[in-house]
Amino acid sequence: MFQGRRVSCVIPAFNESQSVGLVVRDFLAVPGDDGPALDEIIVCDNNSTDGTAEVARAAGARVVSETRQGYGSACLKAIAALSDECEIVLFADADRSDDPAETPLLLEAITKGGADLVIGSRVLGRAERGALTPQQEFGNRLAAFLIRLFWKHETTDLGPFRAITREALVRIGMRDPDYGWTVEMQVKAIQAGLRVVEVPATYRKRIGQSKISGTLKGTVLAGYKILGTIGVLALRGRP
Ligand SMILES: Nc1nc2c(ncn2[C@@H]2O[C@H](COP(=O)(O)OP(=O)(O)O)[C@@H](O)[C@H]2O)c(=O)[nH]1
Ligand SMILES: [Mg+2]
Repeated sequence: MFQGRRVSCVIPAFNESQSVGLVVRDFLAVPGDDGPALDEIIVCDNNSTDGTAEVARAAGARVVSETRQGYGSACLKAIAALSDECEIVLFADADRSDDPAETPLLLEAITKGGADLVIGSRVLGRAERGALTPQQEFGNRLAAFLIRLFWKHETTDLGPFRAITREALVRIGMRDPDYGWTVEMQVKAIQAGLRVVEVPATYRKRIGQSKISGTLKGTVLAGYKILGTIGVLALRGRP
């Protein structure tokens, strides 16, 4: 519980046994009102073959599985498994890139600032050297530019570390099964007239191998999908 609100954390994970235990333990240790800030951590495992699910469970997470591969598919499965009491959903990656110590900053933007969606921006914050690939930085900058252009909304990043009220999450109706997930959430929230803000976030070098930005295939598919998602939402959003 954080400032009177029940918070669930969603962590999609694919072959992250080296890091997911540490990530779950560090997030569970974030202090809240009279105990942990996070009431539950749901790790969604996508066909991992390295024991990710067992490691996450041993660290204290609830683990759900999704056979359809993809970041978005995993997030959708985890959302469907949220406890009834959950009021705020925090998203973070399983690779130790996001800093759990910054959780209160994100949550406060909702509990005190009245935001509906808060993105941890690695541009406003600090990314460790090598934590973001040049292609990722370029892609993020381009996506942020297009969001400013199409929706006149000040955006700097599509970072994975973010918090959203459950009400807003239900309202925007997320669908993207893979790489378009983060941008879909931001753009749909802006289109729905919700209060979308950014706070500075630190981005650390991941433990283990990247599945997306660290591979050529992942980079090309993610870039293509992110721009395509912006295009589709821009066209659909026209009167
Ligand atoms: N469940 C699930 N998680 C995924 C999948 N692909 C990536 N992830 C997770 O999403 C997060 C970001 O992936 P990562 O490989 O670090 O991509 P990068 O940060 O763009 O380099 C990590 O926690 C991954 O384990 C997937 O297909 N399914
Ligand atoms: Mg990563």
